[in-house]
Amino acid sequence: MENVHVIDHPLIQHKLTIIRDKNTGTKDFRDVVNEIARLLAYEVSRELPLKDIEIETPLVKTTQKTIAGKKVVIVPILRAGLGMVDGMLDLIPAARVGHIGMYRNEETMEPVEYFCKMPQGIDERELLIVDPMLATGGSAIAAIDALKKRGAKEMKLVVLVAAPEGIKKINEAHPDVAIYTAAIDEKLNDKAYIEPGLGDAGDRLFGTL
Ligand code: U5P
Repeated sequence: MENVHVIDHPLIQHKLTIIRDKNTGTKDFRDVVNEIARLLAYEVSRELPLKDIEIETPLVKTTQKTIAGKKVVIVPILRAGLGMVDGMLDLIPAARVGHIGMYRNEETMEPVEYFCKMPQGIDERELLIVDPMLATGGSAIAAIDALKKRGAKEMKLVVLVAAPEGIKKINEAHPDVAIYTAAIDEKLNDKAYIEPGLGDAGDRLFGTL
């Protein structure tokens, strides 16, 4: 069975259509990517562990729930992943942010890490790796490899649009890493773009088309 969760809430589907539309400009694209990221963060944090604490209401002493343990790290894959960070921080404001940058070596076509700055103790934290698009899966696999090498144990991959090819690759390479996506699209084209997709997420976010 595939380790993938499709979060297809009507609000998310509506917002995805807006960012897929080529007539949506940079400002709206950026705003709506963050709105979707916020809604995804709600689902992704569903399994955060709780613990009991004692408080007093204006009436009585009572034992209630509070979020326990595992501190969350949001890890954008540079640069398109940056577009999802603010939206996720809205819901998980205490999260740390670790950055990881990958570029593609034009000769080998292999992703190469060029930047990685993580908070202390990633071995004891839950990492939410974010990139709007899971296409071939090359960058996500390289990022997960790099983070595991640094001791990370618990990770989720959070994307807006995934290609079936990328999901398969992640499931094979890292079956322990659950994928959360707003949509699974039809296919990759021969340039490794997702179709129907939304184009190059980094270019649309930062207006570098
Ligand atoms: N990418 C897009 N749009 C696509 C396909 C890929 O923006 O239709 C971007 C992803 O955001 C990722 C990079 O950062 O290209 C490489 O994706 P991958 O093939 O390594 O999964």
